Amino acid sequence: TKSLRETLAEIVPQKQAQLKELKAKHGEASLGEIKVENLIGGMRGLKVMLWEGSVLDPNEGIRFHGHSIPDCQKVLPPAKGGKEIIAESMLWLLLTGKIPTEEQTRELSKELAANGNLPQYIEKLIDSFPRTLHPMTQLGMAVAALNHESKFAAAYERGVKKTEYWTYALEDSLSLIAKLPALAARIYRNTYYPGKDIAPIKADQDLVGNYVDMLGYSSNEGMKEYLRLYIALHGDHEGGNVSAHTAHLVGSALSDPFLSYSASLFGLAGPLHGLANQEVLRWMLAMQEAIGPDGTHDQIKEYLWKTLKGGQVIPGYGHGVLRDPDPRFTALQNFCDVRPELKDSPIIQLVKKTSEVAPGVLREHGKTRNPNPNVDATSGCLLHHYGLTEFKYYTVIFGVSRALGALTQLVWDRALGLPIERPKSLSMDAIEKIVNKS
Ligand code: NMX
Ligand code: MLT
Repeated sequence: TKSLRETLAEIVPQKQAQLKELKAKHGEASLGEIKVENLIGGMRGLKVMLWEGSVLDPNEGIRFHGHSIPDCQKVLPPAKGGKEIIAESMLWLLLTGKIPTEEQTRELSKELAANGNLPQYIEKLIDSFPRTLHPMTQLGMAVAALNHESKFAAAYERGVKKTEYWTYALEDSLSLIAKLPALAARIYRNTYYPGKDIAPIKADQDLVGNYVDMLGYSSNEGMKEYLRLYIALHGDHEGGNVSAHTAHLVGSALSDPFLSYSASLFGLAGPLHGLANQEVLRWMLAMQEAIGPDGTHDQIKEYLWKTLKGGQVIPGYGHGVLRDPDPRFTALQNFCDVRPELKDSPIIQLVKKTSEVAPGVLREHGKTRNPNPNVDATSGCLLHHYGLTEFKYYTVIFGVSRALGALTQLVWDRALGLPIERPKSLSMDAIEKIVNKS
């Protein structure tokens, strides 16, 4: 069977030819008009980015190279002895558009495990951070510092040919994905369990299996399977979300994958994006405290209105693109339904009840375009159930995951020779001049 590098080397010329033909045949075709409301409305709805790994349908949700989440759950190889999708099989699919065999998946796991240890200066850097520094800040800084290792930056300095850029972007991306669990686990242990040993990486275990061991939850099989699913599902959500878009933008200046992904993490750290899972849990626990563990639908409704009347958003609800419930939310709810240990969990039951009431309240409130739950409505609550209760850490786990999609696209950006990103901006006076003329 073919290795990941051999598989990609075969696909790259095909994709390059596809792009060339697209440009030659349809370069002048229009994908829609730009309205003033798009420009002042966060570019919502504008089709202005090329992104290979996944496409988001407003109603159906995410498809990874055309595969829906339930499809992926059927065809992507799980871990040895596990049932859920793993990071390696999702990464293979994102990078190549193909479903890996079990052997290919295991080979990738082995490669990632072999490259998972951190250079000493990175360990020292993380150890020097104050424990009160937000874990996402720690992660972003450590990822940026890893650019000391960048093969892409070194190759650029040597003056390698443009056509070879993608091979170095791939090496850096695989190296970063391999090291993220050790980085993220060290931040967790330092921040919450200082001075305790961190488990070593096992050569024959999958990336997330090793991550969970290093976090200190090696005997928690439910948590291992949950994080495998979580990390695979959060891997990519097409290109326009803040984290993915940032990596692509920064990478377009030929900043190396470490710098590009570091920038991306600082966007993920915002409360309307990746920090929402931490916010949901904080909000859920406050609600649980206020209405008790067996709160009724009416009590939840009242609490939702209190939040909205206080001028706050309901965290975990709404979406920039999706207009129906997020299939990632559905997949996590299905996970809750089949795991016996989650059936009687008060926090999981509260998530479920809230998802039955909140859409009606948000519809009546009348502001949000999508009153349905997104993936964050439940993701942090599951972590809390499994004993990882330090909610400031939750976005770091998202950060380990989003690397799969954001770095995949960086490889394709370089393989396809995409240029530096430089959209045109306008001032309000300039817009007025244009619209008043027409
Ligand atoms: N609760 C209350 N109001 C909301 C909500 C919500 N959950 N979602 C949107 N709105 C409001 C929004 O603030 C805006 O109000 P205003 O006109 O006063 O500025 C109005 O509804 C229209 O917003 P939309 O066009 O529906 O949403 P937009 O695309 O601007 O923003 C989110 C999308 C996800 C930022 C927004 O729905 C939100 O703030 N949700 C809560 C935070 C959250 O769950 N974020 C996680 C996103 C998923 N992720 O994985 O990153
Ligand atoms: C994501 O996974 O990035 C979020 O759902 C936000 C988005 O897609 O805009």
